[in-house]
Amino acid sequence: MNPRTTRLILVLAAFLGGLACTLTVVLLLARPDGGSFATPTAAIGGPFRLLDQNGRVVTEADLKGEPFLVFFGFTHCPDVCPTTLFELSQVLDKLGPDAAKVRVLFVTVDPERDKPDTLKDYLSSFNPNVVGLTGDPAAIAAIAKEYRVYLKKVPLEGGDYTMDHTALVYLMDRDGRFVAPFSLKRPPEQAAADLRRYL
Ligand SMILES: [Cu+2]
Repeated sequence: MNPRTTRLILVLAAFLGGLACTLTVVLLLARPDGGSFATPTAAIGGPFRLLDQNGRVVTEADLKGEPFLVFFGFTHCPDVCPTTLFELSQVLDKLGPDAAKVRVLFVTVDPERDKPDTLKDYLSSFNPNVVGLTGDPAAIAAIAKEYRVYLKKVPLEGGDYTMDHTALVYLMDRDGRFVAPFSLKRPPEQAAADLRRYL
């Protein structure tokens, strides 16, 4: 096989792989009654009571009147979380002063290690409008359930562990209702323009 053909096959494989992921996400979000994941009334999201990186209590009531993005992850995550937070930061940068009107919530799936201080350290590398949220394991399990987030502790050699988790960014409207998964697979300007429509 010549290198050109090999490259073509690799590109095609990557594309199909991406497509498979998208389909899985869509299927996961499809409602049992056949409604679409884009239906604003889809039961994703709900009340919560957690602590931000400054140790302040944050509840869903604090988010009323502003659209917000929710992403679940953990500070020990090797790639997906930092990449996603970096891309979300780029979108917030593109929003300019409007970034203050959009909340990006980074909810930990690893409350055992991610205490407010840990989140604060970690988030100092990203846009300051990213809010880290943690809480006791029961509170985290409850919000994960509301957002239909899959999370699982996976032991590593040497007694350490990592977390498997859903890596979807949820776009929620001003009333706290789920709109759609928020795509970062586009230029940040474009994602920012999309977000601006919900302000
Ligand atoms: Cu992660």
